Amino acid sequence: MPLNARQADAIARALDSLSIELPSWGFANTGTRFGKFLQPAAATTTEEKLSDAGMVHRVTGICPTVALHVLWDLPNGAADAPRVAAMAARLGVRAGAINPNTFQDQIYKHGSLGNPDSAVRAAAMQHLLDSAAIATALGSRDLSLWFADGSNYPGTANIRHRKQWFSEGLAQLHARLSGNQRMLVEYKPFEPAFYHTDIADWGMALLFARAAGPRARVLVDTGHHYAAQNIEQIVAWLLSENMLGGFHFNDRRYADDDLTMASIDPYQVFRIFNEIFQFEWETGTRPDIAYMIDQSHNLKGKIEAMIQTVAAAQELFAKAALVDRERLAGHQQRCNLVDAENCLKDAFSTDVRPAIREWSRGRGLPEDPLQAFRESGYLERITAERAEKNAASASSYA
Ligand SMILES: [Mn+2]
Repeated sequence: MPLNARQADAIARALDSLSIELPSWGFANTGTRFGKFLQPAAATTTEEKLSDAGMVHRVTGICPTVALHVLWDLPNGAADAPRVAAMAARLGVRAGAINPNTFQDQIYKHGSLGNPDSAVRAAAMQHLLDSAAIATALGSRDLSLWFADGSNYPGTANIRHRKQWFSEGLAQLHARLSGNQRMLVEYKPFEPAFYHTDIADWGMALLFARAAGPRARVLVDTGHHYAAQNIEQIVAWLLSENMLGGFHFNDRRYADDDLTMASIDPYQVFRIFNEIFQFEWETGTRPDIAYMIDQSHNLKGKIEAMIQTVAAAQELFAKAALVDRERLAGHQQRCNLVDAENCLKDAFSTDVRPAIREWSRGRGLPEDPLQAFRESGYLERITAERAEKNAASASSYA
C-alpha cells in the first residue's frame, strides 16, 4: 500500500533530522581475541579512514562527522588537530566525538581513573584533559568516555574506592569542558573485565554524569547490555531525566558482538527510536542526541557495511516516525492492549524504502547508496593502493 501524504511527510521530516556519526576505527582492520583477518582495502592511516568516511557521506548524505580515537588518530595530541581538521575538510567530513584511550597503554593494566596507584590515575586524568583540548582544537562538541576499568576476581579491587576516584576524575574533567562541549559517559557490564566493571550499567553512568556536572550525559552503546535487557526502557528513563546524550549503535546476539546495526534484532532499534519520537511528540522538544556507530566489521567490506548500517538506521528511524501517536495514546489510555501494540507493529511492517528513495532523490543523493558506491570505482582504487601495506601487517597475536 502506498504511503499517504501525512506518512510521506513524517518520513521526510524524520530523515531531514537524522545525522549519523561514523567511527574512524570502523574502517581499519579489526579482529577478535583470536586474530585479525586482514582486508586489502582496509584503512591504515587516519587520512584513509577519513577518506573512506567521506565516501560513505558522499553516497548517503547524512554522515558529515567522524568519531576519532585519540591514540589511534591523534597520537601527538592537540598538535595533530590542525592537520586532521584540514584533512577532514579536504575529504568532505568533520571531526566528531573525541574518544580518549585509557585502556591500551601498559600502565592501565589495573585500571585508569579507578587504578589504586595515584600516579596512574593522574596519567589517565592528563590524557582526558589532553583529549578535551583536542576536542576544543577540532571544534568537536562531545567527548565519548568509555573505560575498560574493572577487575577479574572477587576481592581484588575496592569497589567503593574506585567509585570515588571515578567520581572525582569525571568532575575534574567536566570542569575543563569549554563552550558547548559535553562529556558522554558510556557503560558496559563486562569485558575486558569479567568480574566487575567500574561503570557497569546506565544507573552508574547516570550517577557519575549527574555528579560530574550539567554538561555530562549518558551514552548508550546498544551492545553493552546483558542479553534480554529492555534497552528502550533505559532510553525512556534517560529521556525523562534529560540525561540521554547519545548512542553507539551496533547489534549483538550474545555479548558485545559489534555486529551490524539491526542485523539481529531490527525491532529493538525501532523500539528505541519509537521512545525518542514519543518523547518528542509529548514534550514538543527534540532531545539533543548524538547518533553514532560503534561497530567492528571483521569480515564484511568495511565501507559497504557502513553504508548498509546507515540504510538500516534510516529505515528504522522512518518506521518509528510513522507510529500514529494520537491513536497510540488513546489505546494506551483505554488499555486496548492489542490495538496499542498494533500501532507499533503497523508502523514497523510498513515498507518505507520507496519513501527513503524519494527523499534521497529530492536531495540530489543516490537512490541506492550501495550501488552508487560499487559503481564509483573507489573500492578498486583503494584496494590497489592499500593491498600491499595491509598484506604486510600482523594478523597474529603470537
Ligand atoms: Mn561504544
